[in-house]
Amino acid sequence: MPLNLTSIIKESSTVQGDAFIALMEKAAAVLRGESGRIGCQTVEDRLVRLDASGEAIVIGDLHGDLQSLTTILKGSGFMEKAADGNDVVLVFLGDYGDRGAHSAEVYYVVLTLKLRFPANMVLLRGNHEGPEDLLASPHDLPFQFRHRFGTDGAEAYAKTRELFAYFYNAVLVKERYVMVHGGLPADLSNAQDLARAHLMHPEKRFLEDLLWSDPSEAAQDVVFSPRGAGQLFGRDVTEKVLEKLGVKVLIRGHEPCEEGFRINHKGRVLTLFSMKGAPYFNKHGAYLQLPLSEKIENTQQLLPWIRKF
Ligand SMILES: [Mn+2]
Repeated sequence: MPLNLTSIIKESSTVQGDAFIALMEKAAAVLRGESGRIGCQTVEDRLVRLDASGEAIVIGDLHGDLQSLTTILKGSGFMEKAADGNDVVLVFLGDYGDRGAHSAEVYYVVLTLKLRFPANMVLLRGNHEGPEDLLASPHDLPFQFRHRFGTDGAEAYAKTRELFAYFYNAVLVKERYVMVHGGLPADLSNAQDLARAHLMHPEKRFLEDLLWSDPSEAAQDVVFSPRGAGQLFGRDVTEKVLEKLGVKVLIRGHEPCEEGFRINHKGRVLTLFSMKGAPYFNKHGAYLQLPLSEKIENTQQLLPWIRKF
């Protein structure tokens, strides 16, 4: 397995179907086995609690954008930091594939890094990695894989799809942040609901809201979402749920932003979007380099740590 970033990225474009399938199988075994203490993480069902120390590099939706992933990995120095044993964790907010042209390559790079640095990586679940009954559309991953891997495409897709259930529902950093792909369920009571949302699906709508919902400035409580899944949630919901979780700010992805990021709900919500190009053509992508020990009250204080590209 190549160990430097340039060769991993190069290999992502040349890897054959059988090697890709083998990587997905190994990644599934690693993710399946995660529980309890792993480096600076404490894993509890599908919730990761991160220690409030060291640095988190937080990446928004990639949607098959290998170029943006490369820019972020180079710019943040993640691999050098992790290889040197620094206290660093790379958090993906979900939506790795679909839409963009290089979904297979993005999965290859992300999971190669996960195998190399298992304690330094957290992979959240996006609506494009949803459960069987609630998968985003268009879901062009199977077509991309067939095009890329030929007769191995169907199996490469099936193995990748198996990973979806192992991706995490949420990240919590005590007294500071909750990170999810989409939004906050209005009736969430505690961190255990984050950890077990997938087990209660579809009887309770926690998982659907975590993966699909969006903040709205106009909404009070929750209102119907034009996406057809999830809901639009108001500032009152954000404030109530953050309080219940004992944190200050929601960091999430899911919505394209012209500047790569957006602030909502009087600074209690930060949206990050890391993909550039078609079909959204946002001017910038963005990611976060977050010193986790710093205490914050509001996203305004995160501005110095946002990296636009
Ligand atoms: Mn999404």
